[in-house]
Amino acid sequence: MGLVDKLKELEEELARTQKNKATEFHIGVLKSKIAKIKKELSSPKKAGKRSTGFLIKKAGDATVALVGLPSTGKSTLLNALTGARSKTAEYAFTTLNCIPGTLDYKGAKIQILDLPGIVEGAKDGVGRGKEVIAAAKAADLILLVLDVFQPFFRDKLVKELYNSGIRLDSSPPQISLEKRKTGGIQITSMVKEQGITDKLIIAILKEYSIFNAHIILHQKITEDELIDFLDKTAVYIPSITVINKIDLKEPPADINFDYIAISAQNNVGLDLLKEKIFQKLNLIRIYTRSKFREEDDIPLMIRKGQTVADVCKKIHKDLYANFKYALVWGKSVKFPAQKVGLEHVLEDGDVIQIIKK
Ligand SMILES: Nc1nc2c(ncn2[C@@H]2O[C@H](COP(=O)(O)OP(=O)(O)OP(=O)(O)O)[C@@H](O)[C@H]2O)c(=O)[nH]1
Ligand SMILES: [Mg+2]
Repeated sequence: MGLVDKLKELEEELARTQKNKATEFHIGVLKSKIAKIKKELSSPKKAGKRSTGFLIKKAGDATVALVGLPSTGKSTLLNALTGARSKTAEYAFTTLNCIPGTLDYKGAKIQILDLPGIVEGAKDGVGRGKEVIAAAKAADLILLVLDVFQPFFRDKLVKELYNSGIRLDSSPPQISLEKRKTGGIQITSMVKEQGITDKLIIAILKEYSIFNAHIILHQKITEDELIDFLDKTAVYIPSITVINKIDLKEPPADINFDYIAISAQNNVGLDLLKEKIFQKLNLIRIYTRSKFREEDDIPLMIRKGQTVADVCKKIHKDLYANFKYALVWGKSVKFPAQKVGLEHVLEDGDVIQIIKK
């Protein structure tokens, strides 16, 4: 039996199996077998013909992908946010390619990608689903674009992305693993409730050919999280949900998720959306200063939590190689012109002068 058939068989079995105490173990093992085959099938070597995807160059300080059903207004939104001219029309699948635009906001250049609409089954290649998902995977933020007539499609969208390895608004599971030569599997749980049984952990590790290791769980975990940790193919991306076309109808009152209500066509809610995009991307502004000039007016944008080393690399790789120390003014230091090293974490609005060897 080929891998594709095997995958289908396992997925069918998983769908058939009711989850309860008695089947928990079996489900965990099935899931790890499925994850393994998926990984094998998606590795370029094995795939035979590889999908070329869209030809998009990452540009700017961060990239945002618009994901949603056809005709929800993604292209209209791109045009409104960036002044791009992606074709819009009332029929589905107007956009067949990836159209980029740039949003200039508070000194940041944010690349926004308008993508073809995705429908259920996108991950299996329905529409240009696979390429859309590949583009979304590379983004720093995903905008889920719903329209006011189908806001509850959100669940399906999130599920479709999940099944393609995109974890929205969560962080990688806190697990560490140290492989050993002998001694079997040792499990240390740092939390009261482990989430899954030792037996299942050992069985899943076995699927990944790990027979001797010390695994430390820093949080309560599910079998999916353990598989993600071992599989290493999942990506963790923050998201914002927008409900578009509020000029036509009020969003239903029973919506149970956070969203921003907009009308892309009438420019309603877009200022708030821009601000949210900026905040979610965690971009901060750094001003550089040299011996010859006062600080530049045009800030350099980095992500919150990044360091002097990241700034150096962003300016020029030589600067990083020849770094001696830096002087920093602003929120991240105790006094002006404080001398710092490469690991120093910067804050929004800091001014930095880099001294070379
Ligand atoms: N009333 C109203 N119509 C809108 C709004 N935004 C978009 N539309 C209309 O909805 C239709 C679809 O818009 P598009 O921007 O092409 O939608 P899309 O999501 O890019 O569609 P695909 O490319 O097919 O996936 C067009 O007729 C737009 O004019 C809005 O805020 N209000
Ligand atoms: Mg479109």
